[in-house]
Amino acid sequence: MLLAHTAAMTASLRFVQMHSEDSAALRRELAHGLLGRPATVSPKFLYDALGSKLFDAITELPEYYPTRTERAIFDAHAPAIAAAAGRGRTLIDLGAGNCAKAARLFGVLAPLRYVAVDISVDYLRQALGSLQRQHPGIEMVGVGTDFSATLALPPEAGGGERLVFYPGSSIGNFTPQEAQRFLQQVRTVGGAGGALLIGVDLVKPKAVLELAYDDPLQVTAAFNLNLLRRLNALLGCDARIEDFGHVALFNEAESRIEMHLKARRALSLRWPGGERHLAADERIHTENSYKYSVGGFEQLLRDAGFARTTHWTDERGWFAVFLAS
Ligand code: AVI
Repeated sequence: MLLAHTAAMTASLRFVQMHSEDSAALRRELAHGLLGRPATVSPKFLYDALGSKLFDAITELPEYYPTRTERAIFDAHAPAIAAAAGRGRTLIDLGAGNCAKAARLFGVLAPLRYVAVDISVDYLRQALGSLQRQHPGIEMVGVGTDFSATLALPPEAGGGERLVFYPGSSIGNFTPQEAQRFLQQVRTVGGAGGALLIGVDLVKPKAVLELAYDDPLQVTAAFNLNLLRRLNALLGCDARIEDFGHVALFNEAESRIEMHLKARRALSLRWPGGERHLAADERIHTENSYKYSVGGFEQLLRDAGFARTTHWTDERGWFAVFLAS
């Protein structure tokens, strides 16, 4: 998996790209998913340049409550969270993106080192460049790696007491089994004395959930349909966006929002070396977003080996921030 490993240094800002995309492997993964019953496409393909912008737009929607609810929890409880998490640690930000969520906590957490991790260092360069100018006292490292597969950090991430930061309820996009495995890896990466600060979306009325994932402005629909452009670009597929509709539903038995792309008519998707027929109304499953109870997530943390947990929530009990060590 370690195909390239490059480090460049400017003052105390460094970048490490741990792997480069293997396009043949991505094509195999996409074809395998499309040929499955039901057809699936991994949600990791949602985030190309346009998909990431559409996701940013989703976080601005009045119906998409998670981002602003999590922010309100951090704003309301920052001193208590910092007191429990400890100041002066190495802050490891998983899925850092524009680094804004972690940067809001720099004042209270006072990290000695900030390690921003995302799929590609190219996403991190601009944000870390300006953050470094604003916080010259904090050593910063940008790491490019697909941590959804395996979480491992390069030596440049440094030692010291580590606080792993995983906000936004991205943990919900793993199945509970995958989430447990991922949390075990977080524990390993955190090391002795390490801690995890994580945002988790909670179960709430179905109507609220479904509106958050099927907004009237259809931004989430565009985010989901953009996957068809990815299929065409990466696999050489012939999908037509107008042939599909966006479906988001809350599966109560599994406690998860599911996103699907539904064929508006019987059609075949063709790509070099493969073909998948879809009946009218047949769906491609594109994302799960699991919603937890506080007790259910505490249990998941315990099962992953975390002994101590604390959490903070909003007044409605819609979202929770957990600290686990
Ligand atoms: C990134 N992740 C936590 C989002 C979620 O809510 O599951 C992705 C998303 N999918 C549709 N809207 C937002």
